[in-house]
Order: sequence, then structure tokens, then C-alpha cells
Amino acid sequence: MQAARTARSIGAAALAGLLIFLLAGANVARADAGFQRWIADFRKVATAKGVTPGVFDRAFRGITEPDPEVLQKASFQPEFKAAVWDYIDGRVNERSIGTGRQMARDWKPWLDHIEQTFGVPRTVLLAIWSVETNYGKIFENPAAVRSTVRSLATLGYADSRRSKWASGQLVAALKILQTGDIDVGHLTGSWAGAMGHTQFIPTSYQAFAVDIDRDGRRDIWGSVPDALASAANLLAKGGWQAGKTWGYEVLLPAGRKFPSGSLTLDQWAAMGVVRANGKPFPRGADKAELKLPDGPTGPVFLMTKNFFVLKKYNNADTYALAVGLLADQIAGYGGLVRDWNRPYTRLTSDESEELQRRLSALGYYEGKIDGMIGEGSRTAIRAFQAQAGLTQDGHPSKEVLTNLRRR
Ligand SMILES: [Ca+2]
Repeated sequence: MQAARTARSIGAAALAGLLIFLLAGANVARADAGFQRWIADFRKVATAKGVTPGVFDRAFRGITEPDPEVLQKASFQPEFKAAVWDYIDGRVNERSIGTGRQMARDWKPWLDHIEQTFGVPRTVLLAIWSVETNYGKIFENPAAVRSTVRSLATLGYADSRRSKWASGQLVAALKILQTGDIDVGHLTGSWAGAMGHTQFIPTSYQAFAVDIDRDGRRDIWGSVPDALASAANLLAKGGWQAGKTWGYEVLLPAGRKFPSGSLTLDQWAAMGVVRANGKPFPRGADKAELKLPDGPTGPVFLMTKNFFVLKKYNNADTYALAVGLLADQIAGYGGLVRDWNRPYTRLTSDESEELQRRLSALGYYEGKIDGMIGEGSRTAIRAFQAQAGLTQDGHPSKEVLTNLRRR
């Protein structure tokens, strides 16, 4: 009886599965027609907003269906939320610092000019370039040079959470084509519509892109000077204070509570807060906010105005902190005095590559051997840890590398 019921349930489940499969198939067939209808409706919206029919039709030529990879990326939820040291380690390391110093030499005349024009230090611009696109290296990956029109149309059509935002960005993208700054074949970017060396979304491009190399086009895709100047312009318009830092690593006196709001550096100093490197704060009435991204036992910071300007680029504390720390290291100011509460021993960039190479040789990893530990590397580490009887935390640690070397 029990067995019969189970068998019937399995039969019902199989039937339900078949129905879902058939319906999904029908959805795919309908989806393309639906996408075409969406484009036709959107054509009215865009032309009402000043996009010429000719520009619209040229932009959508050949776009017949949504980009499935865009929808896949849009629905991706990372299994583990990255800890602060994970995020920072991936962006501030010997490799990103070394390449930044090399780029500072390669682009020196332009960086001199951009720094003078906008009052934003070159090291901050180089750090943004690194964090956004690894100094342009991500364009070697086809996923980073998707059609921006198709990506945004896909999100506008099929991603209900981003639909309104994506439609607004798509109108802006079409207007960029209309200006002639770029042609449709080169209007490319990430799945989420972030474009060029410094990953501007179309409305940011409209507001802040500049043609510093004066070839008549604001080209953040093909011109490094234009891209870095555009980032500098965004920060300058956002209120960047020339000649000032983004913040200070500090040490707090034990056994007292601190306000969460903004106080002057003098007020913080009067409460016993000192710079971690032992130097004095500059005198004056600059205001700063206390930040403890890794709790009271990790590195602690007083963040000044420029930290919050960096967040206009990407509204996350960890992002602004990575840019600030990398900029300081490219400039040669040295790293943090106090380390993160990392529950493992960190690898160098070369060791991270060796880790990937060994995971790959053992069949755990299929991604690029580039020393950049992303979700793919972490999944591979967890699989290896499971097989080796280690704690499956996915951390790129010395312990894992040591175990790999014994294989
Ligand atoms: Ca240009």
C-alpha cells in the first residue's frame, strides 16, 4: 500500500514535471514574440523621449531575443556573502598595486593633465580603474563586452526588479548613440549595463563623460585618458576635496563609547583617538565619521568627506575602502597597521595562482589561472576541502595550498 502510494506519487511528480517542461517550452516560444512586442512598445517610449526612429532601428537591428546569460547573472545570488577581508584581498594585493604603479608610469603625461584639470589624485583614478576592470584586462573576457542595448533591453523586458531602471538606462544608451560618441557595435559593457574602462552606466556617462584627448568623441571604451578623466570629473562634480585624503586608520582608547555621527578631527583627537601610524592628524575643522568594518578588533577608520565622494561611484563602504587602500598603496604610503581578523593565513598573488593551477590539475577548477579568487575558485576550494576532510569554508588559505602541494 505504502509502495503503491509512493509509486503513484512518483508518477504524479513525473507528470507534473512533464507539464512544467511543456509549459516552459511554450514560454520560451512566447518569450521571443513577447520580447518583440516589448521592443515595439519601447520604441514609442524612446522616440517620445527624443530618440530618432533611425537611431532606434539601427540600435535594435539583429536583436531578436533576450540575452539568457544576462538573466542568469541577474538572478545569481552568491552562496556566501563575502567577508570584508575577502573583498579587500581580492582588490588590494601585490598584483593590483604593481600594475597600478606601472600604469602610473605608462600614462604619466595624461595623469598629470587630468590631475591638474580635476584636482583628483592619479592614484585614486588608477585604483578605480583597477577595481572596476582590472586596468582594462576584463575586456579580454567576452562576458565584459556584451551589447549594452541587448543587456538593458533584456533586463527591461524580463527582470521585474530592474525593469524601470533598465528602461531609463536604455533611453540614455540610445541617446549616447545619437550623439555619435560611439557606434552601436562598440557600445558594450557588463550584463548590468556598466560600460568601458571605468564602468559607467549610461546616465553617468551622459552626466560626466569627457573628451580629454580631444578627438571629438567621449570614448570611455577605447581611450584610457577619456575614461580616467571621466571618473575624475564624476568625483570632482561629486564634491572631491583636492589635496585631502579619504580617511585615516586610527586606534581607539580602550573602555569608552564613541558617537556614530560626524565630528571634527580635533574633537576625535580630544577623545583620545590617534592615527594608527603614530603621525598627527592635520589641524583644522575637517569632519570625519568612525567606521569599524571588521569590528573593534580589526582595522578602524575615521572617514573624511572624500570617502563619501568615492561612494558616489558605488554606494558601498567596502568599495570605497578598497579604492582608498589601493590608492594609498600605489602611492607608496604603505598598508594597514592592524590586519583584518582573517581566520586563515593569506596567500600572495603568486600563491593564489599556484592554488588555482593545482586545483585545476586535480580537476576541481576550470576557470582562469589569474590569481583572482572569485566564486569559481571558492567553489573549487570547498570541493577540495570536502574531499580532503577539511572544513569547507572556501577560503584561499596557506592551509589549503599546503594540502594541495602534498597531493
Ligand atoms: Ca576622446
